[in-house]
Amino acid sequence: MALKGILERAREGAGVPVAERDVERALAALLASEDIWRVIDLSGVPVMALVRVLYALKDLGYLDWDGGRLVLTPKGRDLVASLGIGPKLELKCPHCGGRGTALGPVEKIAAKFREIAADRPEAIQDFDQGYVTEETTLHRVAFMWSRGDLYGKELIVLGDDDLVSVAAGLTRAPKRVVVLEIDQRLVDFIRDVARKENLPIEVKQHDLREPLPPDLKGHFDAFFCDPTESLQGFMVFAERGIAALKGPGGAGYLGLTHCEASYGKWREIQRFFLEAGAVIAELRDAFNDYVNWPYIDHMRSWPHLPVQRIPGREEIWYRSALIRIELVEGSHIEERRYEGDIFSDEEAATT
Ligand code: SPD
Repeated sequence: MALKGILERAREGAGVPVAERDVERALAALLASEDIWRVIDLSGVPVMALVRVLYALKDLGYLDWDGGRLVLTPKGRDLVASLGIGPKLELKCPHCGGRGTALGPVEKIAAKFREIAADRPEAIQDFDQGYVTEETTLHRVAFMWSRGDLYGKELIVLGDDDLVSVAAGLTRAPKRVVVLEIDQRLVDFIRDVARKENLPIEVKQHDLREPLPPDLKGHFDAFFCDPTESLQGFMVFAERGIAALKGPGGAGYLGLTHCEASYGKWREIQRFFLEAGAVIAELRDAFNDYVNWPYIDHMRSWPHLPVQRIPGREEIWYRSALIRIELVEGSHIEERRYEGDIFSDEEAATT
């Protein structure tokens, strides 16, 4: 009964879907931590829905946040006990951080990659940038290699503030790496690195709202991208990636969060892959860790947060799943041209 009351209050004028399980997930996270960023991370509830739940809990006397901590009140503690909810457990493997991979041969280029990445352009809000840790990029490359999508292959990277192309190129494993990137600073940076290190990388300045350049369509064994997460934005990246593949057996890698995507959105995305002729071959949750971006206090969800504390640069709370898709049939993609803002929808929290 209490859960229903909380849910009703959270949904009042919410503008985002809030599920009953979201309330349970939020309570489990609140039992495990009183810190806003840990609660976001542990709960796995989209941020714009989570803030609704937190305010509903406060309004109904279950939660308080004086002093910058999210503290369950005695009434809140009675509630979780009566609902049989325990603290959220995070049981990551201490060796691989939960990714399920080792770096293997990628270890050899790790130091060089870190040295190069130290001079990278800083993330800006314009294109929803926010790059992953260097460790994450290295693991992405190792994962692609282990799946047979790197060595001797042609790879296209759609948007590359994470510098996947650089790490992939440094391994000397791929036959060819092409990057499409809208931000001229990154185009220049990656080009410069490729020239200095003699890497097989071609970089083109390109707005992904436009269809792929015709000479790139159907030419690649694999694509990598970390899409913006409005439903439309995600589809734009996924469409372009699939259109770049040669055909059946071609693989695609994409990141998808819980922070900005409900399971309703995940379902739409999964349906899209199936209809496009692909299968989700693997999904590794929380594979990608993001370095906090400098515009955190200007992102969409900031004014809605009950506690506004700027986290440390590597105080990781924003993570995404790594999804590997594989084409089973020739792709059923008809590329479209998009216009206007592809970054926003009601669940967008960090744009
Ligand atoms: N806006 C800050 C971080 C966004 C990073 N974009 C990647 C989203 C994951 N698919």
